Amino acid sequence: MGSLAAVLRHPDDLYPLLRLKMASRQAEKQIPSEPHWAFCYSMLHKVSRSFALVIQQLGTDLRNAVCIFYLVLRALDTVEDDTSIPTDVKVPILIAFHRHVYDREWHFSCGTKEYKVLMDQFHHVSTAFLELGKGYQDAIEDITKRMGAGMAKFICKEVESIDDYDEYCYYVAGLVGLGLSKLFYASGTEDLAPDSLSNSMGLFLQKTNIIRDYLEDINEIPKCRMFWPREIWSKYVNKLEDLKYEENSDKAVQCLNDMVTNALMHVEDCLKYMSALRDHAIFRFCAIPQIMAIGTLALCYNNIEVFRGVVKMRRGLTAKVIDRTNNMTDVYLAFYDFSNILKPKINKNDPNATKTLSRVEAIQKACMDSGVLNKRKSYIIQSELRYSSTMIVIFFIILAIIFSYLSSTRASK
Ligand code: D61
Ligand code: MG
Repeated sequence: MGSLAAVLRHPDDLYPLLRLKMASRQAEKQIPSEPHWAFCYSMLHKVSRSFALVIQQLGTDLRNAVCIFYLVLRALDTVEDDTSIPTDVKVPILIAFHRHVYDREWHFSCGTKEYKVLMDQFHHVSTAFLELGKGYQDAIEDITKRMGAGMAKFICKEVESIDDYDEYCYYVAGLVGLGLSKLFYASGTEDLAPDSLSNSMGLFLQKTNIIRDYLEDINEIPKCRMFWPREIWSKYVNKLEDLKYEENSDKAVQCLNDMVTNALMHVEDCLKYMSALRDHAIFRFCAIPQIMAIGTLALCYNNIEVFRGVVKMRRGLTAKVIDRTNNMTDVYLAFYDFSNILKPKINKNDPNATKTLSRVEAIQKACMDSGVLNKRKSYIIQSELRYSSTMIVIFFIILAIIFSYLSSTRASK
């Protein structure tokens, strides 16, 4: 029902949602027949709806490598995220995980739901991994080794300073960016991007996740998960979990705005990284998650709902982003539009208002300097307004026709 209400409120979501449905149906048809590849691609769709679709549109060679890269790291992360595993069992597995990828006999049961299936049938991932080209295997093993070691370090270490925060996000997402840049280069379609830009691509996505998932993480059982750096939240409350209590709402929103402002400083690097890409499928694979992230940050900024439940972009808007992201002009317009959604929410009494405003204006300047903004109308907003009124009118005309038809047939009976 929720989604029908959302479509009624945003009738122009309908078409992109239908296309998204067809695309995922199409993707499922493309699942290879060999049992281990069939397992990998069906698992990919189960554990990551958002990345599965963008991975599916990559060229075959690269698609298989990125699919396995995703599943190997998702399995590693399942060990890290399972707070019921004792530290002295978890740490050695995280550190040695890069070696286990080569061993079809190796298994470690943990996680829940589809993540547990991934762990229990991990031999399929190893089989597929061993079929990849040597260049791809080496890149995947190298990143798995460095991420496992980084995750192990933070099992016993709290995220205290903002440097710790950047270091943790480097291990769990920045390294994914470095690995993907290596895979793109190994596939012969892209130059090798500078590590600093690849890292920013990961940090922007991971920090957005950590901000959006505050409540889910702090309420995690049996042990809460804490990634917000003490250096930031200790300016507002005495304990990180205090942010979720009603009486601390003002302080909580100020702390949230501080975290969003911190994440915005990676945007210009991300725009530089994406503007250097040549291959259309790789471009869409990289750009769509980035636009989802700036959209999510605009939604989370100054929004108390982050401390009441998980704030998510509506599926219709996600479908639009997937449908309308084809070149750098679309990216600049999207970042410009979402910055424009965030900007009026900056309240001058917020302790970080000046810094937030300067970061948002820097992003809009980077988009303006691209010189493409004047050519096109906005990416998401205006069209919606104009579109919705016409669609509502058409919708009611159709409704009226159906009613008159139904009443006329009933009268004739
Ligand atoms: C271009 C395109 C995609 C990119 C990129 C550049 C740079 C980085 C990333 C994707 C990774 C972004 C991660 C953001 C989501 N956060 C997580 O998934 C956290 O787990 C991190 C450790 C495992 C990383 C798994 C991964 C994710 C995306 C990939 C990939 C591997 C491989 C290829 C392509 C995309 C988060 O996990 C949430 C969860 O458990 O669902 C956590 O535990 O913190
Ligand atoms: Mg994790």
